[in-house]
Amino acid sequence: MTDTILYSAPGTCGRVTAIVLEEAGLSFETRVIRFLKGEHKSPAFKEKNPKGKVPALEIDGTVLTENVAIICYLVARYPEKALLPKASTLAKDAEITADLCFCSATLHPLVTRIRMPQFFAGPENASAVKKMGCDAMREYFQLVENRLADRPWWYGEAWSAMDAYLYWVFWRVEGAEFAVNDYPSFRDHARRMEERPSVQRAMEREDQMTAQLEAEGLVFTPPRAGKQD
Ligand SMILES: N[C@@H](CCC(=O)N[C@@H](CS)C(=O)NCC(=O)O)C(=O)O
Repeated sequence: MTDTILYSAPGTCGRVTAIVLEEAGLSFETRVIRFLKGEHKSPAFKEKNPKGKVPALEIDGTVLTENVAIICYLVARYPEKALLPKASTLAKDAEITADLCFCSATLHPLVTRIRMPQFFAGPENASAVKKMGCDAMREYFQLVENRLADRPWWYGEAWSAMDAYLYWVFWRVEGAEFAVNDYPSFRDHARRMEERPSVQRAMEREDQMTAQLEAEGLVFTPPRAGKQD
């Protein structure tokens, strides 16, 4: 047992926190939340995270939520792990926070519309919602593509937590038939991510969670809402 517990579920943005924890070399336990059973909305889990969402990171008896806040906490607590670049000015620091917020507040909501459009407007309108999500996402994928055209990672030569967040976004929409091949630099970034031991270990944790859900008959597969390109 460790005193750091990540509550998550396979395929979710809990992967961002898992990768960052792995990059930091921290020891932690992963506990699966059973979405299909509504466990994320259960009173017991809402005691951990009243918003009923993953990830939630229990660390030394305190529960942290929101990927951006969790990353900022880990960066401040473990400065030697260099999870984000060190900002030389307050404005630069705000820019780094803005980058993470871009992932959580702009990209993630579009991921959900592309991946699970039926949750927004019912199954009959899922294709239209997905199309709107894809149309909006293209502008932001192009922005990331331009940035990654001349560098391996978002901040240049050094990997950072921002790369973990971008990777999850890419992977999520790649699996929802978004035309990721139009963005070769972003695609190469994802493949580089998959070579990192931290990502492989995070994926092994997800595989274990999936096996547990399978054994309980609780694997969730979103219905298809049509290919977009
Ligand atoms: N802004 C939050 C987003 C958390 C979030 O939306 N998590 C999803 C999984 S990717 C979730 O738990 N959804 C369940 C629900 O909203 O009912 C973060 O970055 O941690």
